[in-house]
Amino acid sequence: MSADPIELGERLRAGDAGAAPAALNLIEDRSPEGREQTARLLATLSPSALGGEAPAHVIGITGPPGAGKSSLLSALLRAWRAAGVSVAVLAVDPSSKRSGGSLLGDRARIDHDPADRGVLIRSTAAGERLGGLAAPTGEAVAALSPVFDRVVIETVGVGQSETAVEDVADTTVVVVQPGSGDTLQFLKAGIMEAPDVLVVTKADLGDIALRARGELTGALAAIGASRVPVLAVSSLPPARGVEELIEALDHHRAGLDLVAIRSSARRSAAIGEFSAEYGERALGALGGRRGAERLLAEQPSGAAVNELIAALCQASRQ
Ligand SMILES: Nc1nc2c(ncn2[C@@H]2O[C@H](COP(=O)(O)OP(=O)(O)OP(=O)(O)O)[C@@H](O)[C@H]2O)c(=O)[nH]1
Ligand SMILES: [Mg+2]
Repeated sequence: MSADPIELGERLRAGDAGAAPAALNLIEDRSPEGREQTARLLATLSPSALGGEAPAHVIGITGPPGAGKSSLLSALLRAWRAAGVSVAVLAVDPSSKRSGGSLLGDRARIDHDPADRGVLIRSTAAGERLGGLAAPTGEAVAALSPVFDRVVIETVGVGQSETAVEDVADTTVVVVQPGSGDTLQFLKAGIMEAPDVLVVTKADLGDIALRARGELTGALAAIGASRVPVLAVSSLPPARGVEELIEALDHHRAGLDLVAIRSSARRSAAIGEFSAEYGERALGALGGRRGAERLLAEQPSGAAVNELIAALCQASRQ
């Protein structure tokens, strides 16, 4: 029996974390029926329906393989849970594929208490999806944001990550381990945009971590991004630097105009998905990206991504 999307939406709106796994299952079902049910679910959770932006702080944690993202999340989880903050983690792995329901190469080795209802950890793979990972990740974030205080997306990538996590997250954290020069080079060369927060992991390794921190601070200053905090964190117990990281995350979030950044992210996601689904020609018929942006500017700022896509479809049929 499949869950009723409207009822799921109501439970999520009421803050029932128990409804989250079923909602995520629905979102992962990319069949036409699943898509239709997901659209009904998400319509109940759009900012227009909620009466404002969902309260969760959506945080993207990205960085090279093995940089220490999951370990950092384990340490963050401990601190957040000790403060009574609820957390959902979406571990998105662009390289692994689902096989018979189980995940090959699960990268989310995140310590947590499985009995704790205030924590949800979900791994998603499916690198072969149309439009990449941005669409289902955005939908999952929309479903989880009314329920959890923090929604964190862990994803592997450096520079132009194919998951475009920054389009979904309020705050993007790039995680680097000491001695890995790639991120430094990408920043210097302007291949990579400055993140909102930069974390050097494995600070317990000592001098090499301090040197990495100094070099990254210098690289950020050189590209005019000296406001970006660069923190050194050791995630293995006894963890160090986690409180400072939480402060930096909260500080960044407090400075955001949420309605502005999220509605503009929803519009660009809608345009991206529309052109992935119907092709550049369909976008061209709307007057290209500019034309599509003008069309969407007439939509309510609280419209969900799928509602915006529907508006583009309707305009393209006229
Ligand atoms: N010394 C030390 N080792 C760490 C620290 N954080 C992570 N590690 C180690 O680094 C390795 C990779 O850590 P993960 O947290 O799995 O890294 P990840 O970025 O999530 O890896 P992928 O998801 O596979 O890309 C593990 O062997 C960790 O034990 C740290 O603060 N100090
Ligand atoms: Mg990991």
